[in-house]
Amino acid sequence: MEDIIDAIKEIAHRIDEAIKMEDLGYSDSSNSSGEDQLKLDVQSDLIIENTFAKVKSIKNLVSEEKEGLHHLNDEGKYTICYDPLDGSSLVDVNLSVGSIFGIYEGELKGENLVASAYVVYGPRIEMLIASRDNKPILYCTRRNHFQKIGEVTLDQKGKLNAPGGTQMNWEVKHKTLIDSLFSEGYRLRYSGGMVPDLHQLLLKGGGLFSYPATSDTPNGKLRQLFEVIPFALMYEQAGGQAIDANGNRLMELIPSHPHDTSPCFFGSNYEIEALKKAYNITR
Ligand code: AHM
Ligand code: MG
Repeated sequence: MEDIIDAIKEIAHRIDEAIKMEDLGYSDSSNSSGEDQLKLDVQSDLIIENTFAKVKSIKNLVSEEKEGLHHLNDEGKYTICYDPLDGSSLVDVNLSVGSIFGIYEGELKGENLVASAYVVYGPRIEMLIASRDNKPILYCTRRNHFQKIGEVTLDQKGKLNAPGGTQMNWEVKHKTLIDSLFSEGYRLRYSGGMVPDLHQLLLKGGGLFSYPATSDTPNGKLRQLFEVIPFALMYEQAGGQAIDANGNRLMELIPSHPHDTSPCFFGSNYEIEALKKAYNITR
């Protein structure tokens, strides 16, 4: 796994440089979800593919920006599912974006995720790595090198509320939950970038990040393999919870297609219990 972590560190520096130096315009292509791709989406994808191609322990790659599987090594053990530049529509307004990596062993489903990592490209580069045996570890960059800062733990109850999706398309029970958290004193923290939004909650003790089912996106927007399951591991290992609208752990998701999405809720224990009540989930 060390070889993969070293590759992610290299990728982080190269994508950060591309964000700062390269053209921010659109490419001529769209991704497999039909979204127009920025030149930076395409370039970040290429940086990741080229860097992981040197790592012998990786069997396959699956990218949010491409259809299908990219085979690397027959003798490799892991398949890495990644979102090269999550939140890239925020690049032109100079807000933080990120890369997300899910490291799977065997079939691509939640229970086979062995580790996950994400990188935040903000004023500095930061990275979190989670595995099934440890709390997530935070790394920050000083003078262009990653330094291990320490373990990340969520409090039982947070102060922040990050509600995703178009509000006029929310279900009534979801609006009731979000309003009740605000009336308890929760503060709105939502940039529209999943990586910085979930990162803020993790580093500031907790709260609730939600991307619910809506009337325009009944299965939510966020992708299971590249976004939802990797962050579910982070939140569970930090002492929080990550569930869907029926109370199932997101770590138990079994995608039937690599680009499947799911409604998702990440938070500390108090807010997830509040969600279960609002959604009438009895277990
Ligand atoms: P992307 O992978 O195309 O960038 O989309 C994912 C992003 C997430 O970072 C973010 O949480 C979500 O889309 C925001 O969506 P919305 O603008 O609907 O709230
Ligand atoms: Mg994304």
